[in-house]
This record gives sequence, structure tokens and C-alpha cells, in this order.
Amino acid sequence: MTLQKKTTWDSVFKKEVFEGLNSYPKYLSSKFIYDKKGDELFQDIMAMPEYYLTDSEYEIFDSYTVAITNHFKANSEAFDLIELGAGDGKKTKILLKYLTEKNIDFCYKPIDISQNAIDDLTKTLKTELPKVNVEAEKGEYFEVLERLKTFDKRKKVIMFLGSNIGNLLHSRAIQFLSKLREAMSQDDLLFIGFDKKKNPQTILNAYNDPSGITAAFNKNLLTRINSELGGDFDLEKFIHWELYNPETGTAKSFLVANKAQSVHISALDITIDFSQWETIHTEISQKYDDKTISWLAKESKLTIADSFSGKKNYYKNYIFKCS
Ligand code: AVI
Repeated sequence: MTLQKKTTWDSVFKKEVFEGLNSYPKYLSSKFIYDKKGDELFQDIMAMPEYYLTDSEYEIFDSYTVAITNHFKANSEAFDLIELGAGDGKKTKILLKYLTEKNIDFCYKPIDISQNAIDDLTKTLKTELPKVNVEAEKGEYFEVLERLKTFDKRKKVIMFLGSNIGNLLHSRAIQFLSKLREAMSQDDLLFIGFDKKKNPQTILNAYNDPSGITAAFNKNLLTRINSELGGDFDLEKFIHWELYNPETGTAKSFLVANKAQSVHISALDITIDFSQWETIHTEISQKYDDKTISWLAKESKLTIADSFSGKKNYYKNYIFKCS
């Protein structure tokens, strides 16, 4: 392995790939999965029968539309509905439709790391719900938090759905929620989705589908390194592996080298050696119990205002307010 000492990088992608592949054990952040192909693969994941998360949250929105939006429009003030990591907005459209039908004054501000997702969402909203006032923005969660502070003219309802919080370790989740809390005024709300602990097999099946969609999604990290950083990863020499620990509630994704190999990445001017069965840790998808969610809220100086579960108790949406 050629370890080049470098302190300045012209992109976060380069910097983090360099650091992650030069560490032991190796890691790469799942946030880099999402380019056009990664977005499409995630859409395919959400449509898989094994990936219960999307349908579970959809069921909650559909069953509790009135109760949820009553929290949003309390005091009948106009508000900004800010969605972090909006994706295709499929579930949110249920709420947008209802709020528009009731002539509630609000502005929908979807924010996503992927420009493709933002463009597609804006386009579909124009045709499906033309009356909704949409102001979309592209950005990473932590960078967007700074901007959120400037949205202080009206009440804010911040949404963080799809168990996106589960892709953060607890310490990062508390840091993130605390920053959100700092950007919130007294009447603002945080509406957030958590995937619950359940039969471990159900969780493993959701991240280990037989059709190989999740494997392709995970390997998109390597595809991106190949196409954007001049890497020569052979995708056939890695297998997707998923682990779930029912005690901690953490699902972990890996790419495991099935052969010893060396990979050259020209934009980073490095060659990375893999021994056979060496791993790259790529993602965590945390599953929660009620106690852990209460702890996260308390640590972040937030209070639970309400919560909604579906029939199977697979998933739970919480409304947090400032403590
Ligand atoms: C986006 N995120 C909440 C998904 C999850 O469940 O962790 C990403 C994903 N990874 C594998 N399948 C789906």
C-alpha cells in the first residue's frame, strides 16, 4: 500500500475514500452511495417486498394524516415544512395533499444530498400537486443545519423520515438532533421516523434480498470510485454481507473481498491492498426501542410531543418539541 500524506483535498469524496481505505479495518461512508444510479437502486429497494420500512411509514401517514397535520398547523399559523433527505417524497405527498385540500398556508422545502432526487421531486410535485408552494434545496444534512437557522420568519416543522437517522451512530445522531434543536424556536416541531427492533430475521431479509438489489446498492460505492476517481475495483471480487445484532439493534453492511487483490485509484494516486476476506464496512442501519428513542431525545434536549405506530409495530414516527 502506498500511503501518501496529504492534508488538502478538492472534494470530500476524495478525502473520505482516502482515509477510509487507508484505515484498518477499512470503511467507506454510505452517504457516497447516492448518485443517479444509487438513487435508482434505493428506489428499487423501497419497492422490494422485504424492505418493510417504506410501507410501514406510508401506513402511519395514511392512517394518521389528520392527527399528524393537526400538530403541524396548531395555532393556525403559516409554517415552513422542511424535509431533510426528501428522496422521492412519496409518503410526504399524503400530508402535502391533505394540507393543500384544507387550504393550510405552508411552504414545502425539501432538502436532499442528491440533485437528481431534488429535480425529480420538484417535477412530479408540479404535475401532481401544483398548488403546493415548493422551494427545494440541495445539501448535506450537517451543512443544511447551518442554513436552517436562517429560516426564522415562520414556524418550522422539520421532517426527517425513512429512518434516515438510523444511518448515524448514536453519538452522531445526538450531535445531529442537538444541532436541529439549536435551530428550532419554541413552537417549532421535529417529525422523525424510527425503524423499530423486531424479529432479527425480518431485518436481515430487508438488507439481504435474494434479487441482489441491496448488494448492487452497496457496491455502487465501488462503482463510483471507479468512474469518478479512476479506480479499478472488480465488483465480482467483493460480496455484500449483512449482520444484525439484536442486542444493540445495529444492522451493519460490509463489502468482503473474496480474493486477495490490489486496487489502484488514480485520482488519489494510491494502490490499496486487500487480503482475502478483508472487509470494508459501508453502512449502519440502526433499529430502535422506545427507551433508546427517549434517551436520544433527552440527550438532545427534545421532548416527545406525540408518536404514531402502524399495526405491526415495525416502525414509529415521533413528534419532538423543544424541552
Ligand atoms: C436510507 N436508509 C435509511 C436506508 C436504510 O435502511 O438504512 C438505506 C438502505 N441500505 C440498505 N437498504 C436500504
